[in-house]
Amino acid sequence: MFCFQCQETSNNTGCTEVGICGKTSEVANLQDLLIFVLKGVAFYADKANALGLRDDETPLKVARDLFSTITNVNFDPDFFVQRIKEALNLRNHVRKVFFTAYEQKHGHPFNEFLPEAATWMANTREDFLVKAQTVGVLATEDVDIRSLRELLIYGLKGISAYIEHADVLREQDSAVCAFIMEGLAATTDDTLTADDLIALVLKAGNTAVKAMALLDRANTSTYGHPEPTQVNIGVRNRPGILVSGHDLKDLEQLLEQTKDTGIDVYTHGEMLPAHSYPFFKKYNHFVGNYGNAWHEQRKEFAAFNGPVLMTTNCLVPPNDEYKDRVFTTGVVQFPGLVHIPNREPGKQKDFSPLIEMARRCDPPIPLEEGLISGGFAHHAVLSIADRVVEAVRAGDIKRFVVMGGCEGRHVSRQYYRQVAEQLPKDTVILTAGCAKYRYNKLNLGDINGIPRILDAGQCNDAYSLVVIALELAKAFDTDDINKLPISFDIAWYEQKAVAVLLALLSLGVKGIRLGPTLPAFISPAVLKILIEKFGVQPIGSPQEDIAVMVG
Ligand code: FSO
Ligand code: SF4
Repeated sequence: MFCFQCQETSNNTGCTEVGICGKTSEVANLQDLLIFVLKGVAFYADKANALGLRDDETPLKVARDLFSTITNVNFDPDFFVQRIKEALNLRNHVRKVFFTAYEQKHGHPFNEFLPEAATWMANTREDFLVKAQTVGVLATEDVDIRSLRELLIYGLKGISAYIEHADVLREQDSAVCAFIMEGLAATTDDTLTADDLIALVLKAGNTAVKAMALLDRANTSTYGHPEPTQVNIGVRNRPGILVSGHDLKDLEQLLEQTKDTGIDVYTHGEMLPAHSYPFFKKYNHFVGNYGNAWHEQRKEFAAFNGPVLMTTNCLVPPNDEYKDRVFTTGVVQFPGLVHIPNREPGKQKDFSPLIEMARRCDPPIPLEEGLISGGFAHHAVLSIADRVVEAVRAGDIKRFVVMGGCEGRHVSRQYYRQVAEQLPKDTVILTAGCAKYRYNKLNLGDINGIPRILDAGQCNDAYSLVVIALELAKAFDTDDINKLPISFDIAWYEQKAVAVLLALLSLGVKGIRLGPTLPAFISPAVLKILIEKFGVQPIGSPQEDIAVMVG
């Protein structure tokens, strides 16, 4: 195996025997082969698209599979064997459709070069495992081309996760779907230069903005606009079910099915922002948020005492203490855990196994008590835009620091808490994603009634931060975000954060600080481009960085 897609990759170089995340080499190899076959699907789908055969269904299937290869989503080798078989069938189907349409249009069969991903075929797990050894990241020998191809693929994985969430809420965008095919197909084209790939990486950023806007529309049209909300972090004396991940539809159906059962529902990690949607406030048994970001789940899930539902990443391989209480659903799977199957058309997912288990469980052990605030997505912030602009004009707010992104295990991530603590009192932190858990329980006060930490929501709600920045730009009569008093100090971990980073670059944001380490998949030459073109820089010490940001 060789995997270097996340921030915690071994020695910041690559995981080669087993993932730091717990992914086995068998799973890593099968994921490589699945991506290889998906490139073959994309090769034909992209060409079919160019012939005017519009098809969103194929890209959505590919997106679901790409999502399953994101860090901490799916650890089950059997799942990937099955997905490879289905992806091969899908590729053969799309090939047939394309070949037929091509011949009809041109009067002769398609006879151009076919990459191996478009032709390779096998049927057995044994053959899959042999082939998998040859099609991973290292199959691209040129380090810069490899770096750009992987940067593009990781951006596409993040975009895929967002459009899968939107699709669950019945929102799709054909342009985003088409680009997933174009981008993936481009990674099979050996004639593309580094400049060609950089252009595609920026197009991926532009597409990530569209994907996040799509998901924002899906979420807010279904559940209303998030509103400023105080979320309870204590517990009640009744059994509970803990929901983690990012899928709001799963949460909705679980809340419906647990109504009047005497069971409480708590959020964990990235599900915290659900409390700010008006739709979810009607459930009296939707009690609060339990615990912190994903990497603390071993101790927190053990203490929770009740069943836990993982709707998406980040799943940490569970230990025996609580393993029998963790349920997966959607693209998440782990060998030995009970998986709640997908919804059948017109029906809800069936969460009764969790409900039955919860009835026999003790209430959660309290971890802390109090309230944390959230719900400052674009609608809520723009509704107080006048006050914000006024505070900036009066000099009461000197700077905004965007500190969104992901949390992780590295000790060096204490940097983000220290920055939050040490930023001058006339600064406001804008955040989204699980990175906020490093500092969202600090009492940083407010500026003229505007909280000093404005939490827009999940990682995908980084879109809100973009909308807020663009609106501020309008208020200050500029079309350049870089002229605003905003600094970007982003924490990354997995591939959705890569999509968010590319989105910011495509919007022309300069000088982003990225940490706690720079991605291992960025080669020195690609890093040089990111520095020269965009001023991307590694984090330094909290003191130095604050001095530069607010100086
Ligand atoms: Fe966190 Fe995990 Fe939302 Fe990521 S839970 S780290 S960017 O998967 O998804 O922020
Ligand atoms: Fe290693 Fe991250 Fe890949 Fe897991 S996802 S194998 S930790 S690089």
